[in-house]
Amino acid sequence: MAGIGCSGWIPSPFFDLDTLHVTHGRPIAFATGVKLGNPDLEVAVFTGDGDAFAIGGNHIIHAARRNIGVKVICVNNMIYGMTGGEVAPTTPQGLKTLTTPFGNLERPFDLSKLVMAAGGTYVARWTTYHVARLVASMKKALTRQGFAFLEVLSQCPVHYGRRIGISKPVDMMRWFEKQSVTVEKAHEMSEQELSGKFVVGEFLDIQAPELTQLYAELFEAANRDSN
Ligand SMILES: Cc1ncc(C[n+]2csc(CCOP(=O)(O)OP(=O)(O)O)c2C)c(N)n1
Ligand SMILES: [Mg+2]
Repeated sequence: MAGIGCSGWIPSPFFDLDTLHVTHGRPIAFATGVKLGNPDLEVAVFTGDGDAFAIGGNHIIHAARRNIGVKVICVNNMIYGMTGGEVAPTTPQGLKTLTTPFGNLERPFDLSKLVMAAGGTYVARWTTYHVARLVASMKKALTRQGFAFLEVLSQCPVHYGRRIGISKPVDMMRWFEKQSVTVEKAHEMSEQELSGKFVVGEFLDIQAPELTQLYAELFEAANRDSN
């Protein structure tokens, strides 16, 4: 499942499985319907920071709250990439973008924190530099029962990199390497030391009843009572 954006192109041409490329901001709504309709399906969503947290912000918080067995991989490039580099709810304060030529005045969301506050049960963040750890977290996210949220800080050299003076994709990955601190290390750092850093790691991994499982139990009890 994917919405509209650069991130939306990940599953539909590249994966040899059933894919749906749906409207902007709505992949989690579609995924919720698909999973409720057929709980035996493994449902995963590739989405962007704008797709999931601007136009689609409502759907992600409720999917997290419901703990529905949908896995969300959010490609966070901190900008609207595909449409030309407009400001997103993840864009750092002060950054000049197409729609904030004098610098962004708004404070950005911390996506992983937001999903945890909404009731998420598995939440992790890595960058495209942390390939091995990202793959390990993806495996965990995809094989667990409940909702999973994986934030992947990703380079958009065209619209983000050039705004911070980095034009090569590989240099953006080096920048991710330099600016990242693990959540364990971050605990020992002050707010000032953490300014401008990316805190990465596995933030949360807890068990809670999964929604389609609860429905299955409800149907079973209702059938028992009516017999
Ligand atoms: C209903 C609707 N509104 C707006 C658009 C235009 N639009 C397409 S992608 C996009 C934002 C993409 O940003 P993001 O989700 O962060 O994806 P990225 O390209 O950065 O991966 C917008 C505003 C649209 N296609 N449909
Ligand atoms: Mg984006």
